[in-house]
Amino acid sequence: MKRPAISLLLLCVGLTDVALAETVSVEMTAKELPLQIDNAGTTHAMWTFGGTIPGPLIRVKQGDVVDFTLHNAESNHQSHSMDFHAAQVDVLDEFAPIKPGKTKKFKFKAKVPGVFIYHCGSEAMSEHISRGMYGVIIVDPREGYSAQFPKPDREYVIVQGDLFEEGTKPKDITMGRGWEGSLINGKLFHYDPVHDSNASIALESEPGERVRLYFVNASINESAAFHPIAGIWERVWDNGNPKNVRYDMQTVDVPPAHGMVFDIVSPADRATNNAIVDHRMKHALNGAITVLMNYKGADPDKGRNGNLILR
Ligand SMILES: [Cu+2]
Repeated sequence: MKRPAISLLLLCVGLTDVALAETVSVEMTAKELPLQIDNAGTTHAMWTFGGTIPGPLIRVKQGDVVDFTLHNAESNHQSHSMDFHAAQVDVLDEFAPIKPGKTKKFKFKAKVPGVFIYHCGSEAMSEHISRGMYGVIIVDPREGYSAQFPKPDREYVIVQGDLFEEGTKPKDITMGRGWEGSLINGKLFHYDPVHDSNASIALESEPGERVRLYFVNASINESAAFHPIAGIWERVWDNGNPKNVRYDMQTVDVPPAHGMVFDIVSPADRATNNAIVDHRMKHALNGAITVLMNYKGADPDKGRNGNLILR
């Protein structure tokens, strides 16, 4: 599968703080294609940014300019658009849809730090989002890490979305009819070998490590009650902004089209496992359970070196 190009273009303009800002070129192609939606190999007709659910992770620093290009593949049947929640622009201009075969470009400055969803905003938006047209942009704070916002040992991105029965009409999707389950990074029980014998991946860390989860709820109607079974969120940052810190939380509701940052630190003296769930049982038992294994000898590459979304 061809990967969308994300390249960095450095624009150093002096020695002031502004000089550290970069222009980050991001190019994506909207692709309508059959995709695997579970660990058993079942496919559904999905719509995507770049051919995966979620779309490619974008990561910039606060103050950077995102120079964005959207291609709507000629073979597609739908108009598509891009709505970055990290942008402050004009919904009728930058976020306007384009027809198949067309290309659109716009720029925005990522002024606010945090974890943001991006999604397609074309009609019917509920269908475009629930078929998979969403992803994550992390805007790292300009000031970097601090005592209040410590450097994590590992980082993972988890995006929860909906799965509807094939052929569900947009009106029904909007009303929640034909809902089948909750996708975690594009698959039911994606990282849950406990409940799904076909699952082959779990999140991993060493005992005592600080694991940071960038969680985005791409469900169209319902919040996600995010909870780490057998653990406590050591810190939670609403919207992922270092200013919005909360300590020692059990369950935190994340509304549709919102993102938060969650830190968990497992006991250092033993191996443990957490089941990270949307505690709405309807969601958990239909796909939204993720296992985090904390053990000596954890895969050193998972949650590191840009490996935030396990595919
Ligand atoms: Cu779309």
